[in-house]
Amino acid sequence: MGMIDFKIFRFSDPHWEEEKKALCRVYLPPKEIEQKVKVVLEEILQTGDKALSKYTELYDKQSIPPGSFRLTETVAQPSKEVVDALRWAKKNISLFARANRPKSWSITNKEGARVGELYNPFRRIGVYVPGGTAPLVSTALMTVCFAKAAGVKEIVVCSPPPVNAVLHFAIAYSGATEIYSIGGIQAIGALAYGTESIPKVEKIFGPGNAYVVEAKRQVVGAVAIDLLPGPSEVAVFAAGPSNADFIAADLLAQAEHGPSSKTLFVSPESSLLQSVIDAIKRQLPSLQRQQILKEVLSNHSYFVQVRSIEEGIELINDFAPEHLSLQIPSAKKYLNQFKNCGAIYLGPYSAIAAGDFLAGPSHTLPTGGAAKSFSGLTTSQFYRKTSVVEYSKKSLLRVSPLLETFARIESLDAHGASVSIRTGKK
Ligand code: HSO
Ligand code: ZN
Repeated sequence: MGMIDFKIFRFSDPHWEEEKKALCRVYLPPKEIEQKVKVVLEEILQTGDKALSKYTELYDKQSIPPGSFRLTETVAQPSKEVVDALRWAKKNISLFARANRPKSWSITNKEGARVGELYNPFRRIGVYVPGGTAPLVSTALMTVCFAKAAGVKEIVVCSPPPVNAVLHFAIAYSGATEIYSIGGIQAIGALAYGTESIPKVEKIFGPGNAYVVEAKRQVVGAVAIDLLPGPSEVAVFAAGPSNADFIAADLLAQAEHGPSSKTLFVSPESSLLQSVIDAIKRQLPSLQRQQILKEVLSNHSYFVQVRSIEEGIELINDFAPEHLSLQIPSAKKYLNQFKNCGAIYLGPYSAIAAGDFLAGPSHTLPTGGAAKSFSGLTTSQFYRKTSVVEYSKKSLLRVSPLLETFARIESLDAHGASVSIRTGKK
């Protein structure tokens, strides 16, 4: 082998501070993609189904006549082995999603009025399930089961054509109520604006490629979106007695998702850096997705030796990884210092693949540094919140002078009058 040039940074490097800064990402939409997406979305808005067929032919090389993107919700069962795996995952994910439901609440404020919030599930939502080189059946479960737990009635799932048979089954099995074989910008445009055959949704969920992510960003306003989950990434932070093979395997696992995946290994120990690199070299030849793995290892993988645990924590918070595997002594003690991670996997046996497939929390997580601003998918994102305010005459009387003061400050006398008309005070 020997042709992969592993990127190793150390605190003793002359340009250490700059190297650290370079690891800190900010999401910026790629200009060329931004423009392409804009054109397609505009055309979907203008010509609906016709544009969907045109761009499906162009991008997916599939000829699907306008108005015929819908697939049935009844599908042939795959093997028992597959159904058993899906059933186990669905149980775990639904359990997590139900425990994760928010509750409507109210309190009494200072003057004795009731104030609170009502949670209402969205009526109709859209979920994007990527197609591509791997049928991500777990993505269907990890989005749709959350919508179901929230009580969303209409769950529309789009996935690029041709939809793999097992994926089709998994989408239906998760609880989708409408399934369309439509991908990319076309799917997001259809869900956001609605067409003759695909009615508009209220919010769009789910991961996708750079075009899908950009399309979701551009339709905000017409609909809400969950977050912008892009190429998978992982950071592993290890110190003390560690299993380099486990660490290498987790790095390779996220790397295999695609050529833009990112991996970061952080440790205060130089020898551990070397053992992890050696373990990657040993494991790589027996894996299938060679080209993707080599590309990620050469271009988007970093091995970083930090001065201390504290410096490691700071670096990881700056990088804001989608997944963090935490394998340092007394990891729990440090847990809440990791503020900017989509998901944390504690200890050497928490294989990230377990969380990817079936542990419970959604694997739809913020990437590309977005973990600083966004959280991963939760059940609460499937609700709209409405605040509720209830005054009695008594509680209104208590604050009427204050309300009139506000009305005067803001020169809005009709506001003041709407209070005094009730309290009888001028
Ligand atoms: N690791 C991906 C999720 C996934 N993995 C689906 C396997 N299937 C999210 O970053
Ligand atoms: Zn994965």
